[in-house]
Amino acid sequence: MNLADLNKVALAMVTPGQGILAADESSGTIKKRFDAIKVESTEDNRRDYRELLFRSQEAMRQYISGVILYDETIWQNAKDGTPLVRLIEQAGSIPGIKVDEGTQPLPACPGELITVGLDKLADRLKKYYERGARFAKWRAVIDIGADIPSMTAIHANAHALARYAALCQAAQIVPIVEPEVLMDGDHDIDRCVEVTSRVLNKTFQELRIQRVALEGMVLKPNMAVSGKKCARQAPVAEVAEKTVQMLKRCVPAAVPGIAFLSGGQSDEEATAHLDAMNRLGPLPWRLTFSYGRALQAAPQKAWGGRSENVAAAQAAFAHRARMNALASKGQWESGLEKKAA
Ligand code: 5MM
Repeated sequence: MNLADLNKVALAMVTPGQGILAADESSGTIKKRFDAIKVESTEDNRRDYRELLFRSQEAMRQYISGVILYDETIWQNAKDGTPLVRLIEQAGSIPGIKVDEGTQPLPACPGELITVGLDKLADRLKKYYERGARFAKWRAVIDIGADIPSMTAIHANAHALARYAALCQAAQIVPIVEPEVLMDGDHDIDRCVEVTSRVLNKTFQELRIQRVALEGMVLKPNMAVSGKKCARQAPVAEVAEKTVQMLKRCVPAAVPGIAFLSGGQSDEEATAHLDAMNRLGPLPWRLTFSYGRALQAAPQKAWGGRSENVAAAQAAFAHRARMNALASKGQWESGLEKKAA
């Protein structure tokens, strides 16, 4: 492992004024997204949609440091035969790959999940590196309920995340470590902080045990937010303060950057939260975005599967990317949203 090079890539992924596009929807998830805009989820439509995003020059060149791809996409070519990975590289952005293989029920833990995909991961990483991937992503899913999460689920998922991260670094690939505590449910923000802190602490303990170099990774956590069904929704300032305090307590300063998931927040909420956190600096690590839905909902709606809407979809993508890029520097203003509308 060349740690200096891993660190260089990790820092580039969290360049101030840039962030990561999570375009790694698995087949089931992209079908759900396409159903919502009444587009059939065929291989060609998935290719056309992703090509539209990666050819969006303003967004990709200025605001997107890296793109997380799904296995199908990393091997796909654009309509003119150019590999989609090359489009990303040509825009000066870094290609990355989701390498987990989804979740399965965790035995003896009703309602809880374990992320799978470690078998043969070393072989797969080698092929992805040859294709151009310089970082990877693995997502663990932790749900909050009356009697969950169990320590078993937190431990098993942290162990898998650390195994994955160690394998990535051995293959000269920067691991994005994503332990996601879901925001479904009626819990309040303090319960989210309590559970997320336990998850982060266990994750970093496992990363240490498995000798993962913190300088060569990026953390992708959830923010501290109220559950979607909680009667009291914490305001932006409280989300920012509690998230930053929680991260300061749990995330070592050797980690170069933290790139949040949006997790079901509205587009503007996800931007406002990131912006408010960056205004609380100086911080020990760079804070940016690695959004899926909060970057793609607008372009998907604008596109609707029609080639005549490609320019409008690219403009919608560029707008959200620019808003989040400003938030990554604490320079976003809500007035900018209205102006664009
Ligand atoms: C884009 O969605 C990703 C893939 O999800 P599935 O494996 O369930 O298809 C997801 O992992 C994503 O990278 C992150 O959760 C961030 O996405 P959001 O939409 O939460 O910002």
